[in-house]
This record gives sequence, C-alpha cells and structure tokens, in this order.
Amino acid sequence: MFRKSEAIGAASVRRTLACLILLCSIPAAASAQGTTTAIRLNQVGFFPTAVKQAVVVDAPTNAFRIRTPDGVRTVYEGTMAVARTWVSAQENVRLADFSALQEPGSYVMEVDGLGTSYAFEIAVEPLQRVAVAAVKGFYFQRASTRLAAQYAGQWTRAAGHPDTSVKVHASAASASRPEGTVIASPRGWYDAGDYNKYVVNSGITTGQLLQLYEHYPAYFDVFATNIPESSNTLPDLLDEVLWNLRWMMTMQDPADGGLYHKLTTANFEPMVRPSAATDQRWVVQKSTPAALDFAAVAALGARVFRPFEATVPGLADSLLDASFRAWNWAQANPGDRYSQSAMNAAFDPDINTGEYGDGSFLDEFRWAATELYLTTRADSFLYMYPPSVSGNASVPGWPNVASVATVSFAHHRHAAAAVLDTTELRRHLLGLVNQLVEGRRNNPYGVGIGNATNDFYWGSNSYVANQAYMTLAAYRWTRDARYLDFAVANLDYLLGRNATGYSFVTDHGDKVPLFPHHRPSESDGIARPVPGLLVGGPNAGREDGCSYPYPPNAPAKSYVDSVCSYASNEIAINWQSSLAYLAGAVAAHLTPGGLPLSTGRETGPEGVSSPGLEVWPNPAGSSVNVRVRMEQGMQGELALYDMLGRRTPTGGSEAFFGPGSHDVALDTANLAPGVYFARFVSAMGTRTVPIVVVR
Ligand code: 9MR
Repeated sequence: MFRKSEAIGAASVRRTLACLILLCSIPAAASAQGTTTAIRLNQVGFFPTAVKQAVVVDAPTNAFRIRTPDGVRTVYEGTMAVARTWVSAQENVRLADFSALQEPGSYVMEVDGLGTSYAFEIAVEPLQRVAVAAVKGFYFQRASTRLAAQYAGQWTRAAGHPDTSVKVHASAASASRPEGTVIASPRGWYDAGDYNKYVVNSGITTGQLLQLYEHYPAYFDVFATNIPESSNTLPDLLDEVLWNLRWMMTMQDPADGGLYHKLTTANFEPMVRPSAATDQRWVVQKSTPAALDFAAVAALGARVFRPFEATVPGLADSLLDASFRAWNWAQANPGDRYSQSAMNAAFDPDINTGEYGDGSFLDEFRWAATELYLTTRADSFLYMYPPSVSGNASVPGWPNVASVATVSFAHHRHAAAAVLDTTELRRHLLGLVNQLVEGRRNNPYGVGIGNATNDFYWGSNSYVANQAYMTLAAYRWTRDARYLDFAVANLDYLLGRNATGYSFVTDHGDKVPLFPHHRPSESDGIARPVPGLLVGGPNAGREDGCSYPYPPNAPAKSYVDSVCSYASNEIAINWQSSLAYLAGAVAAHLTPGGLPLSTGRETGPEGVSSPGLEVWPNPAGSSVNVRVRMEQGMQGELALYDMLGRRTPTGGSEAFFGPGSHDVALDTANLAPGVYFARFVSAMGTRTVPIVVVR
C-alpha cells in the first residue's frame, strides 16, 4: 500500500528536482542576466522553415537577440512588435519574431534588462520526441496489464484492474444480463487521473487517433513508440488504438447492440497504484451517445484496419458489424441520456465518478452516420441524418463531435461529393478556421486561445489543440500556409508560449508539471511524473477549490501545478489525443520527407485502383444483378449483409473474383423484404451498395 510518508517523500524529491530543472538548467556562466520566466516560448524546439515566435512580458526595450547558450555566438538580432495588453492574462506583452533564423542549433533568447529564456532547439526533427511521447502516453494509460521496464522505463508497474469480473449495475440490467451478472471487459485506457473507463470520452479520443493514421499513413507506418506490439506488422499507433478498441467492443451488450455508458467503481479510488486499487467495478446504464460514439469509431476503425486484414483477420468485419448493431440500438433508443443523479435516485449502489453526461445527440448521430457512410458508401445513413454544412464548423470536444465528422468528410471529399455540396462543406470548414486565423492575428500572444475570456475552461489545452486539428484539415485541403502556421503557434502555446510559462506536456520542456493529478504518477514514488502527458491547463472555473494557491485571478493564468488541482492539472485521454494529433500532424508536415499526403488506402469510387460495384434493379424483387470490376492482379470477394451486419447467404451466388468486369445474379427470393448491403472487398478497398428487397 502507498503510505502518506512516501507521498511526502516523493513530493519533496520532485520539488528539489523542480529547483534543479528551473534554476540550474542554464549554467550561471551562460548569462550575466540569468534565466527569466518573462520570455515565453516553445521550450522544446522549432522547425527551420516554420514560423518562430516568443512573447516577452513587460519588456524594458524593443530589442532582442538569439544566441548560443554559452553566450559565444549571437545568431540573430531583432525588434519586437509594439506592446499590447492581453486581457485574459492581465499582462503587457510584445511578440518577438525570429522566423528568419533557420540555422539548426541550440539557442536562448535574450532581452537586455530582463534576462535569457530557457534553451530551445532549431532542428530538422525538433518535435518528433513530443509526437512519440504523446502517443506513448496512451501506453502508460493502459488498464489490465503490467508495464514492463523494457517499454516503460522507470515507470514500470504491476498489472491492475484486470476487469475480468465486472458486475452489471442495476441500471444496466437486462433479460440476458440481470443485475449482478459478471462480465469481462478488460483492456482500454484509464480515462484520466482516475482509473475508470468511459465510452463517450473514448469516442472522440479513439476517433482522433484513427483519423491521425488515416490522414498521415506514410508517416505513421514508420512511427515507433517502443510498445510490446512494436515487432508486429501493424503500425504502433494502430496497435495502441487496438488496446482501447478491443475494450470498447466488450462494452457492447451482445444481446441488443447497446453500449454501457462506462465501466467504473462506485467512487473514485484513492491515490494508489493500479494494482492496489481493487474496488468492485460496474458497467452502468446504456446511453445513446455511448452507442453512437462507438458506432462512429467502429465504422472508422473498420475502414482503417481493412488493409491489415492479414494481420488482424476479421477485425474490420467485426468492427463494422458491431457498428451496425450499435447504430441500430441508437435508432431504437434515440433519447437515452446518462444522468447520474437520475440514475442514483433509482438504483443502488450510487455511482459518483465522472459523468460525461451529454444531453444533445444530434452531433453524435451525424458523426456515426458519416463514418458509416464513408466506410460502406451506403447513403441511407445520411438520409436519416443529413450532414450539417450550414453556418461555420465548431471546435470539437467530447460532447461536441460534429466537427470530427466534418474532418472525415473533408478528408474523403471526393466520396462526400456524392452526397453533399462540397463547396458548402469547404465554406463551412473555412468559415471557422478563417475566424481562428483572424483571432490569432489579433491575439497578443499570437495564439488561438484567449480572445474571449471564457476560452479558459476545464481542459482548455485541448481546445487549443483542437482548434489546430480544424486548421490542419483546412491546410490539407487548401495548402494555405496560414493554417499550418496556426497549428505550429498553438503547439508553441502548449509547449511554453502561454501566460503560465509552463510547457504543459510532462517531461518535455524546462518548466513542466511535476505534480499532475494522476494516480499512477502520484503513487509511484518516482520524482518525475509519467512522461508525455498533456495536463488540462488554465481553467477560470477552478472547480477543485484547491487550497494550494492559484495565481492571481486571470483566466489565462488559472493553472496550478498541484496534485489537488484536478480542474487544471489532471491529464485525460481526450486531451492527449488532441495533442497526439497536433504534434503528429505538424511533425508529418514539416519533417523533411515526412509529408504523407497520399491517401492510397482510401476506400471508394475515386482513384483508378478502387474496385467498382453496381447493382440493378434496385429496389429488387426475387433476384438482383451485380457487376464488380477489378484491376489487374487483384482479387475481391462479394457478399451480402443485412441491416445488422450479418452475412446473408444468397444461394451460393456470392463469390471471389479476379481482375476484370464480372456480372452475377444474386438470388433474393428467400430474403425477407428490407434493406441489405452488397459488399465487395478487395486489397484496394471496399465498396458497399444498399439493396432494397421488395415483394
Ligand atoms: O473533461 C471533463 C470536463 O469537460 C468536465 O467539465 C468535467 C466535470 O464534469 O469532467 C471532465 O472529465 C473528467 C471525468 O468526468 C472523469 N475523469 C477525469 C476527467 C478529466 O478531468
């Protein structure tokens, strides 16, 4: 068991380390003026050709210079922009731009009368380490497994939360699984600083990581994070995603396709090792957003994993089947909100952990419909929930996934053209990102957050990263450099160019969180917290009521590096996925030779190598004609599925086909009237066409 005395011991070691890191990282000889925290910049590094900016608070002069940390060489001298007040931080600041400096090296910025900044790098691959650590952060969040030293270094730990005897809570009881039924629901990532696992928050998290792979496959095919699966033939990013996806699949009730909202203890467990946290775990009430987020992720996963059929046989089909079943459950149960207070009023035991209680589901319906359409090309999903391209897109978050769908449509815009006006889609996306770019231009820190004081809410760092997630979608579409600059600037914010002066990613920077609200870090007796984790960031709400003093009351400074501050200093997987996306995408774009914009794995009608599938007549009677077309040297399989994703035999007429064009007649005489899907799967992609059978 973890003891209080150990906690104090660990904390004091960390404080000593903080002193060492903060005050001693730049040798005294480096500067007569000493290190100042009034110069705020990305403490990790800059790409040679990218925009490079720093913020100087209360600068006594206009001039700044960049020099080597030993003071020997000055490599750049510049003049800062005019001073401006950042209301969100109650600060008077000037922007210093040194984008013209491209020479790789290690440097500091110096301002006379103020001092020198922390050291930073200009390098060819300055952020690769952060990108890897951001994805590796998910490995450290894995439930139900031991973390071996070979992969986890000093953060090795024993397995905890096997989740092989999870009980069905009264709120989730069903005929086939009455209250108290024991089920297995292992794996998954711990949500945050707590040890529970929540389907809704897993939705956007897993979705963004799958998109990261889908958008930058060439970069992530060779991206290595040193995890137990690194030696297999799946990209490490997808191996990591699978750890959670397999858990999510266990949260689906096999009887009806609905998803339990979360897997949780009744109360938050104490700050102990995972292996020492042994309270009974429950699956609770099914909810509509849980079903829909899962339907979206599983459909997206089916698309992304399809090319890896040989490594994970059947996975893509299982995911698509599971997605259909969750989608159908949500059609039948379109308004099941998770309200913890209502549930606790009706059932025992009371559950007092995180709620993720979203009350509006239209965005989840649309996201699920979008991913199901993009994977199957069956536009019936979109007839039910037409894509929304009116007004401007929004920055997504766990309760608002509308823009996750927008990003998928923007990526598959050729396929989207069959079902929506892509000029409108583009206007919808650019409407938002142009506003963001304009906001950044007017922002004294040159970043996307803080023009409105209510920008600083719980998890505001993910708002910063998700703004960039949207501008990156626009950049891939338009190649307008302002959108990539925006993403770089927001990443700079997370790595130090912000009003707190912290790099918000543990272990990456000079002034970093040492006391995140994170049970594994707090209970391990190790001075440094688990590396690569993004903390929530400034939060004017200060809901934790921490007695540890927050800085003076400015929204942009409402952050405290204290374990007590779960409202500003916790970590969470949905914030982590936004960082992984941002750091990974920026690195993919700016690393020489790392620009992986080909979407060769995209399924669908566009591109010469996609398979063809036509069906007539439709609606069909007792038989239906199907034409499949394949390129030279390929083979594909045709099969029919029902609305529940079950393979439906049609009297032996389904078959494998080689190259060329083939016509077959499927016998539908024995099928019940309804909607079916003809699906043609080949190495180059999948085509699915809905068939309506009438009598
Ligand atoms: O990220 C969530 C934030 O948007 C909410 O305002 C907050 C309070 O409901 O909860 C946050 O999520 C927490 C979850 O409920 C439990 N695990 C830790 C999450 C991060 O703090």
